Amino acid sequence: MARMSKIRNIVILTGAGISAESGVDTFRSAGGLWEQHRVEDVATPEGFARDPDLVLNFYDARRAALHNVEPNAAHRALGRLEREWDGRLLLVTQNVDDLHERGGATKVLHMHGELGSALCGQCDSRHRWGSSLIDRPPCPTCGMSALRPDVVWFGEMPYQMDTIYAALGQADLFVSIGTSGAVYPAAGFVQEAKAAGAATLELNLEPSEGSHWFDETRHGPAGELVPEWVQEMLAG
Ligand code: BV8
Repeated sequence: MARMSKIRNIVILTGAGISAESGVDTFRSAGGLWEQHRVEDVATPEGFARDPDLVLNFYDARRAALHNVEPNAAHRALGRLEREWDGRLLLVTQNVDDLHERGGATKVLHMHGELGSALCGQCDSRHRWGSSLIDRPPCPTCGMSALRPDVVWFGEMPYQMDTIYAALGQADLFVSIGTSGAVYPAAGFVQEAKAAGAATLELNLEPSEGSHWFDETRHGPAGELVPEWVQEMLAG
């Protein structure tokens, strides 16, 4: 790993693996979300057009389940890093859960959206949303019953890609935590960071599809690896 002293700008990417120890289903694991539902049916605009009830129920259930889970040591450690790191830090997550924020992080970029937000398909307004959408509640702005989960489905453009690419271009260190590296453009960030001269570190339960791109990989549960790594960074 590049000498700590030289590291100022950090970009962190997290995936479902960081929330696994909190009891949030991952996608590709045995019994994971993609075993329970066909991606095409629940996470594409075409699936939503074909069977909106199936999709709204899928996300209503995941939104309601957030009340039964708590942030874990990995989420809390990243909250601490945000508070105590005196360089630049961008925390990008593919997760639609709110455990990073409940773990103390205040500046989280949800590139694939959030369960806690509803998007109006009519007027494009966004609204913090804690309840269900299956009963087609009216949009608080335009009144139309056109609200959908504010998540990025396959084939849709992820959020704030310019902000992410700009930070990757300035990064001294890129760290990937709890992601299989199977979904793009997120899976390509390690190459973007390397091209900008950043050091790269993977913290994951097992080797991901992109492990070979990383300078260093540490394999184990995020709840152990992340607090250890944060302590190293802050100990300098
Ligand atoms: C787009 C929101 C145009 C909804 C999600 C290039 C090549 C090939 C295909 C493509 C390509 N470019 C685009 C595509 C198409 C597609 C894609 O990537 N398809 C794949 C399947 C091949 N991408 C898109 O459609 C994207 N849009 O490309 O728009 C564009 C192009 C360029 C630039 C801009 C725009 C949109 C994709 C977003 C879809 N929405 N989520 C919802 O959540 O329901 S994706 C969803 O699945 C997640 O957000 C996440 O991204 C992905 C799941 O991956 P992970 O989070 O990594 O979870 P997974 O279960 O797979 O792995 C968990 C890992 O954790 C494992 O490695 C495991 O070992 C580890 N783990 C488990 N427990 C622990 C642990 N690690 C540590 N500790 C533990 N305890």
